[in-house]
Amino acid sequence: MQQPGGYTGCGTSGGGKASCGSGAGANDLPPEIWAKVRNHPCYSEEAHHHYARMHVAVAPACNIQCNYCNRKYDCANESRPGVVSEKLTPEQAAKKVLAVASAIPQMTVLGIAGPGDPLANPAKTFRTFELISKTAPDIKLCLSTNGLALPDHIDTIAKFKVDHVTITINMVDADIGQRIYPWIFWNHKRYTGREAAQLLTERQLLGLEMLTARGILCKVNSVMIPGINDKHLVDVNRAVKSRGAFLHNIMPLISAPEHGTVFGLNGQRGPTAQELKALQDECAGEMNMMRHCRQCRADAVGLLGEDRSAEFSTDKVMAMEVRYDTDTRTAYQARVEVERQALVSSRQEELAAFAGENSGIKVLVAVATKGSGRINEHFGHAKEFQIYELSTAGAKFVGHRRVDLYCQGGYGEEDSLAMIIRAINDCHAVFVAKIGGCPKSDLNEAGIDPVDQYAGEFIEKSAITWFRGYLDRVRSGEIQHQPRGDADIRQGAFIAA
Ligand code: CLF
Ligand code: SF4
Repeated sequence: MQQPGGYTGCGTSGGGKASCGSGAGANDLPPEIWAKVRNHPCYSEEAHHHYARMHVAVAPACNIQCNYCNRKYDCANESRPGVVSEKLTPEQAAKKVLAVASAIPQMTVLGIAGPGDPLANPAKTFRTFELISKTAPDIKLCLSTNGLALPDHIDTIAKFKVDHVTITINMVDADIGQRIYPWIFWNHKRYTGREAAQLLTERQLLGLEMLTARGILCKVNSVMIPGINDKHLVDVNRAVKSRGAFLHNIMPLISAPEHGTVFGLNGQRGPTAQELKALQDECAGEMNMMRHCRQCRADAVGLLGEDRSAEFSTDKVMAMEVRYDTDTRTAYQARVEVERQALVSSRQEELAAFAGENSGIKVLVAVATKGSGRINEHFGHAKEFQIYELSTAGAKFVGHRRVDLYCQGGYGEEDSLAMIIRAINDCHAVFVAKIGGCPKSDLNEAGIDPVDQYAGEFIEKSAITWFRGYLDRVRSGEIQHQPRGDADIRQGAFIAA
């Protein structure tokens, strides 16, 4: 988190750290930027505890080939491999947006992110935006693209007031690019090899410059592919920052043979949790990073990490009587803001206890939560754990880990427990609303402290309180601070949110 007044402008080039980013709050950003990000769950880490997004899968075609993509599934630039979304017409999509917005008043953002590339399907993408901007003008419009066609659509993006655009940029060097992209299709012609990668990087960077010149907030997604672009992503980070990108989201490659992708079949591995964190930390010196991306599906609905898409299948939506009521949505969001302010205040109060202190010790903790920034999920019901890094500077969100449910129909699954422990193995503690005796003792044995005394309370305040106790125990000699090892990022096929 940056200091108030430290904002140097995301569009600035040259040295100095732009204090924009997913962790930034109301005091860190100019009011006009804060107004755009304050309730966007991807552009504000704080907002993602409270606000939801939805995607409509109106864009089936794609104009490039990525080696981590299998066209049977959604675009892997914003989705995990193995996820298949239900495709919609723009008219079906518009009705679905109204249905979801009425049922989930904290849904503030509509994104188009596939299942192919939205700008390889411009008619469907922009028709959808046009319909929604008329019927639900309070909903923010968001777009994710591979960037190849982006420079051709800047005026239309601006015309429909699409204020948030994500470009997936995995390289700015065509030698590296040709190992990621076998071909692109541009200007009625197929290009391959280095020439394809060169064209792609030029079009991506041009598109980014054109958007930021219009004041449109741009996020850059990059897929971290160990041995191919992992070190190079630091150069990508500099290149996109200098062109005014607001936020950089480095996501892990998820790669397994069952995905049927080039990388999956040739054994290309994804990064470990600590490899990903180290790269994100390195780039955070240049620019703040998004670390809460869930690699959503192209028809995702709900809070990030939550999957409510099954409630809004096309059959169900088409049968619904929808009444779009902005007053109800506004009133609900006002209550959300009260809760959000309480969370910020509680964190500040607890943090005051560390004033002037710098122990140098940092630990990671995992948290089971259903949202609202509270510890409100049982260990056995958690499908993911949020990861916080604790130090005397506070509790910083640094990522999440997907897991299989431990509790299946009331029974604990030993295989799942072993997988959960591997997924949070770099953590010193796991905070949960409730936990049974068996997993508790296995976690203790693995050196992870199961903490259930803060059930229902705010995550950051509780984590800081626990960390103060941890430091006291280290200082008194009751325990020794021991660094933890690495952890796994789940590589298998995902079908949920
Ligand atoms: Fe969707 Fe993407 Fe907009 Fe968000 S998702 S189009 S910016 S509204 Fe968000 Fe999902 Fe990550 Fe994308 S968590 S995959 S970054
Ligand atoms: Fe697949 Fe998306 Fe790449 Fe197209 S841009 S090949 S849909 S991952």
